[in-house]
Amino acid sequence: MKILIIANRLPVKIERTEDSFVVKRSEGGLATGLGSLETDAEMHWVGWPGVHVDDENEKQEITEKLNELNYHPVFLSGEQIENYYEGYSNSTIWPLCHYFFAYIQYKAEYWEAYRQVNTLFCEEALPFIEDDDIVWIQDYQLMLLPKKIRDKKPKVNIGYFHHIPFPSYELFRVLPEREQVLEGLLGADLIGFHTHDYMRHFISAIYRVLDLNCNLDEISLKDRIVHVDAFPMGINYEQYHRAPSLPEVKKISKRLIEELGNQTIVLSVDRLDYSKGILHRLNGFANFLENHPEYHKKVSLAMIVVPSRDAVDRYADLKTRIDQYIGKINGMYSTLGWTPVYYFYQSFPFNELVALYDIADIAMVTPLRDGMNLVAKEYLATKRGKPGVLILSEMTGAAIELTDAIIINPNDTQEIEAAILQALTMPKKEQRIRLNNMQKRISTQTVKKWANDFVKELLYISKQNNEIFQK
Ligand code: GDG
Repeated sequence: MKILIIANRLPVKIERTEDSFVVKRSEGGLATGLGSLETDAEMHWVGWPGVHVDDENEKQEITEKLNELNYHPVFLSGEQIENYYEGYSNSTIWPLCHYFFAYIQYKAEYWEAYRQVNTLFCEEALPFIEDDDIVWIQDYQLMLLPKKIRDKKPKVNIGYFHHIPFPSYELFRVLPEREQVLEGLLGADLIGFHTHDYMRHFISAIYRVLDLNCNLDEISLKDRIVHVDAFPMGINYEQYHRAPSLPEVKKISKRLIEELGNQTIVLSVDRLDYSKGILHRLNGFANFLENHPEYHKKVSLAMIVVPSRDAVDRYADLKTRIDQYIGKINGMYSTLGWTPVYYFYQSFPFNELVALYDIADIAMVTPLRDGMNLVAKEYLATKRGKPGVLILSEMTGAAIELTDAIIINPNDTQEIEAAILQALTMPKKEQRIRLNNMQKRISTQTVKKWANDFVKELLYISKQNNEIFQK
């Protein structure tokens, strides 16, 4: 038995040198979680390597290097990246699932490319799949893939995990391809979501769009029963909890504290995305500065925005609006020795990121919608001696678990302002109690547990299906 992970991106970074390529593993949360699976099974990955290559010799060279790591690349053309990835995935499904109704783009060429690329992933993966393997498909870019694989390999164990929200039926129904997308997903034995709410929305869509027989967590098909369950994704808690005591991280934290002096730091970290509520957060912070001059020169917001999808117009526009808004706030309130918003439009190496978590007194995680949000969990895990306060949007999957955070509605900028004040004045003892409660939760509900729970349940369900339907 092998485990085959199929995701839009392989967990690698490929750098072009003068006459060759260097392949580096990039250990994101998903790769770490799957790497810690308690199994002897060989692990393979199928996915786009993240570089655009046309030359066949170059493709061959990259493939050989990746194969050494059990990674199997799916090469995409420029047009496929534009229409499948930036198009259907990020301009149709992403806004749909994050309740940005007016941002959804409906284009025939997007759908065509999405179908084509899902078929391509299937063709590339099939040679590696045997009947007793586990195939675990990740996320919204590959929703047609479970059925495509099932059609060719009826006995194989197929799981699918949806990393973003699944919207309510009333929104999902607007999608012209709603039937094909749901049928695509039903090729899986087990479909996982971060929360029970997303799960409920999905089942309701199945019932209303496909008129299938279902209950709270099962959908009955002619040849199989598809199970649906909630698996809240966690982080590698120990890695984040230990990080602040690493000498390299300590050095960075010390330097940051020296540079920042006695200021209280409010930190925010997100990919550039309209779903993350960055402008609303800035609005809340600007209101706070306006109404609380007593905190001028004492509090700064350190805002990290990691470049993402900037080839999509919406994202480029958002970037301009963030730049302008921060310019306006800093222009209005800065003094020679104080900058209200430190703005970084860049990605930081792990050690610097955890040093920022470590020194931050408050973290503001205020997405308008977010499937889970791992930044909130990472911030909490990093806290050791010195406590910290988390301000968290109720629209994140994480809010269901992190109930000791200051929970806010991100659309209410007055509430954000009040939350900042509450965080700044919260007694240390209360901070510690809330932090302990949340650390207890995230130190047990780790990414390793998430991956193990999913695979265990998938194997159980596939076995049941094979027994009941005598495959
Ligand atoms: C999707 C869903 C769901 C960020 N900046 C830097 C950096 N990061 C890392 C964080 C964190 C990850 O990126 C971001 O994860 P999130 O969960 O916050 O958000 P998405 O990227 O939108 O992820 C989300 C997730 O999938 C998992 O299912 O939670 O809801 O949208 O790990 O640490 N890492 C480094 N430098 C940075 O500057 N090294």
